[in-house]
Amino acid sequence: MNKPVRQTDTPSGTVKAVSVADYIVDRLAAEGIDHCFGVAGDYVFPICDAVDSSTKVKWIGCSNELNASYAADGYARIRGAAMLATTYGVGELSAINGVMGAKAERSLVFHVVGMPSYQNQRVHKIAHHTLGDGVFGNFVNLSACAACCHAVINPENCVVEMERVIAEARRNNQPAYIAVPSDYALSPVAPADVKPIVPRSNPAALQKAMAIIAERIKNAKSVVAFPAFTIARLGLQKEAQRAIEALGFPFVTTLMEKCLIGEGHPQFAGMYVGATSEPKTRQIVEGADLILDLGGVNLNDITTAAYSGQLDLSRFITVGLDDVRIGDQVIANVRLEDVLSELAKLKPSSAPYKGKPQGLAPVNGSPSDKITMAALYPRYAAFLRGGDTVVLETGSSSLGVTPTILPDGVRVEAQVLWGSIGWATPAAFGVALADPSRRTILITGEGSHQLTANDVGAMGRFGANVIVFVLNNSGYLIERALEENPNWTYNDLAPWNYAELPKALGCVDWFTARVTTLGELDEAMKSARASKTGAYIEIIGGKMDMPPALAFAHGQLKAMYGDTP
Ligand SMILES: Cc1ncc(C[n+]2csc(CCOP(=O)(O)OP(=O)(O)O)c2C)c(N)n1
Ligand SMILES: [Mg+2]
Repeated sequence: MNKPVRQTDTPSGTVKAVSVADYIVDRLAAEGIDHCFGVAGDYVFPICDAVDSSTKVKWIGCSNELNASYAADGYARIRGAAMLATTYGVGELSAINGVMGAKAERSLVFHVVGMPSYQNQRVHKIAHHTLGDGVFGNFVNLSACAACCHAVINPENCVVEMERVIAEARRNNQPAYIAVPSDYALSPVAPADVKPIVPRSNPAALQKAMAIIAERIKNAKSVVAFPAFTIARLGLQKEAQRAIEALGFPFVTTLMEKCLIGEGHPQFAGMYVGATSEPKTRQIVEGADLILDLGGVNLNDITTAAYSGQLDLSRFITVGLDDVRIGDQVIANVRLEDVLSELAKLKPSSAPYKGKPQGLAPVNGSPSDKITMAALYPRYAAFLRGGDTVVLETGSSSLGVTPTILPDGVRVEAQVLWGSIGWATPAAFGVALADPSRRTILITGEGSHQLTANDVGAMGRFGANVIVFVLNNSGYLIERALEENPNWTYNDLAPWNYAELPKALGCVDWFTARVTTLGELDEAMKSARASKTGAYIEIIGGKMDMPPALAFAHGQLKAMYGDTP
């Protein structure tokens, strides 16, 4: 909650007004944020200083701004919001991919950028980190595009603008961009009597939406619930589960909601991936009279396996973060959390759906065998346990893990829609800092890892005890599989000694291993689990050995991309 702007007592007894920078940091801390990811720079020094001297927010220096933005995204997915601080131009532009990804995947990152001073802007000084043209608005619009709202802060507008952007970012659960000229950052904030704006449903709109939803449910012969990834972003997993249990309908997930509600839940009817779904799951979804979309599922080419399957959008009721859509009718000002709690009050019209929970796949292979994908993915499922948060990288690994049933209590984070490789390594770092009570497991391919591996050093430095699995299959396997010619040189990589990275990057006492056989992998998994610090396992896989979902795609290239004209 916001606090009134106050005067601070200094040790000398004089009274000092709160600076803009201190106010911003304090106000973001009140949003539940206690870490700030970023890279320092002179224009952003006042913000860095405010964080470093804050008792509430800790500075988490990353190797570069792209990593910092991914880490902030990971943190925000767990905590509900994150803070990212970068410097003008060079810093903020490096962060844009990650912040834009957070926008696409609805993760709330407050991106605070230090700008050149107002005084220098006013007289159009030629300054570093600019195009040398005396123009200072060149980058604001670029960074603002990666956010759902933005503000250029000055001492007079600071209190009001912070409330506006916080409320708007919360309403959409997307990033906010906050730019602060460096001299203004040090100026005293002008007090303003503003209360935090908490997004709430309009009671009449909520009632109207619920009446329509209840009527549609009553008249439907079959209903399936689709809890969307936004439920996890807003921390509403329990509320969604309560609603689904009260209604008794089967529920399915897409790749973006893997393990959102435990896969052992009796109402779980499988993962919907278009025509590649299990036939029973496909029938439940595509044959349903009513599809209750809770949060706005994202039916993109990945989640629908290249738009395969047949989903009739007219049978959807979509409960968005802030509205309900039934066909062409939109009821605005209705919050997802309120619809979930109203749904939980409805009575089921028939006995709850009871699916046959699928067990974990059996672990196979002998200790001396080379590590195949057929043996690797069941081993991940056997290794994972409730209380683990798995961060999955785009690539063959995510196509191997997502179809594998995982134990209840495992949480999965992946960037399925934006799909920017390199995301998972820093995101795992952010996830681990956001909730040290859970064990964070990173599963990545080595090609993706090469983009952002330097922040394994930050994991060691800040005591983020991640267990890292790096699949080393001599290149970009997913790309080899999606092309007629698997041997284009652009899918090859510099052959790093991955298992040596933690040591080189300063991780003290980490367990590390490079494994080529199943026996070595099993031993390494045991040691990693027992490790009190981080752990890093490089798994040597075959250059063209792919999980079944990727092998399937490999056999469907013409269907996926069309024949050559
Ligand atoms: C930033 C970015 N650059 C390029 C791509 C294209 N891309 C998608 S997957 C991939 C290769 C992943 O290789 P690796 O991490 O080694 O996983 P593998 O499939 O080999 O297991 C590439 C280059 C992307 N998605 N994002
Ligand atoms: Mg690879």
